[in-house]
Amino acid sequence: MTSFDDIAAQLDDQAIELPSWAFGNSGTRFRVFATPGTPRTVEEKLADAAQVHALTGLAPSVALHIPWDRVDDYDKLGRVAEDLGVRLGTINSNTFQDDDYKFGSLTHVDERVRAKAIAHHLECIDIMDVTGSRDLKIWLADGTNYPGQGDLRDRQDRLADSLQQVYARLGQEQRLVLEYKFFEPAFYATDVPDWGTSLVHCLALGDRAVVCLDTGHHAPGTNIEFIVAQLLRLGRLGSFDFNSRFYADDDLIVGAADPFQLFRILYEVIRGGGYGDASDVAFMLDQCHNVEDKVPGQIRSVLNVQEMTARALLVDREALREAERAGDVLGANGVLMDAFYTDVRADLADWRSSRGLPADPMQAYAASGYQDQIAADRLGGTQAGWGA
Ligand code: PSV
Ligand code: MN
Repeated sequence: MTSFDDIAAQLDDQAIELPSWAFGNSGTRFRVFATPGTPRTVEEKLADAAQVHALTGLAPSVALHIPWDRVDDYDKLGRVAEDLGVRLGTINSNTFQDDDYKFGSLTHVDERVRAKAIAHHLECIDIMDVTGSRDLKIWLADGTNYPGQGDLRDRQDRLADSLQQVYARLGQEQRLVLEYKFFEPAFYATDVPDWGTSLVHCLALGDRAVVCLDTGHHAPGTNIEFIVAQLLRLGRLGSFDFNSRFYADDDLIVGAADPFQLFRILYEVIRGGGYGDASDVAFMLDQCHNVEDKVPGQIRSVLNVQEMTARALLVDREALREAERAGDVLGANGVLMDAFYTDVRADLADWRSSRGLPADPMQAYAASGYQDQIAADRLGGTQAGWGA
């Protein structure tokens, strides 16, 4: 049996990147709700993210979305982050909210629009050069709603060419991370709908092109841990966008809908060498907090990832291997389930205390008065929102 003491030190390696947009207002196509205290600026988003890190020790970096987080001086923004105790991380491009991109961006049939989308990605790399960010994450809304609307094959060819132009501009230490999503906003055919398509483009680009797996971007019933195992096996799992879903791309708190799935994913990450110092896999959240407070929503999220990581680390891999080899079906399943059912909450509270962190970060946040403070301080201005 593996004990918590055996794995406690490995939890020190955990770093989960927070999305700046999680701190802004969001909602559905029916309504975006405003919340008192919502950041008006990227600096205020960073301040909120810093709270999550200060209370959990798990979230040292913040992903930016361009143009949502566009500023004049990224060097200065990096120093603001540093002063708050965090750093700037992945740069996410955004070619889904400009009228020009109605029929696509990197796949667009009009060379002017395609060139504009490529130029946007080059701007993102310019930003990365200043912020020291390693990853350019690309998610495209490109696709079609009706059969015949666009030539599926030509769109792939244009996509390959556009990505090549972007990839060619990357520095030696930088990566292109290509995210897939099976539908929405395109409903008939999405241009990067699945991990296979993302992988095919990454393989054509080169070693520094890797796949982003957003846990909400699969059809119901998809075995996501299998995809994790395969991409790790091929050295092409670049990053996770963690969130959870009941129906579609719900962007709910990771681990809320299906903690067992999160456990299975993290087990494959660990099994495949995707966890720890030696791994390049980036763990990020991609969530929207529509009805719950945003800072505690993010705290809960990173704690959920930590809790399932601890349980996945507890899997007695030797016993599992032995049972697998012996054809002991129920024994092997039992080894995995033993780890999944282990309650690690008290051990994690001790782990935090021994590292100078609050034993209960949710309770510490509630008691800190931060939520009331930002609600009182952040008056006037325009609250940040998904799309603003
Ligand atoms: C698309 O649904 C997505 O998952 C991409 O990562 C975007 O950048 C992000 O959501 C925006 O929230
Ligand atoms: Mn995503």
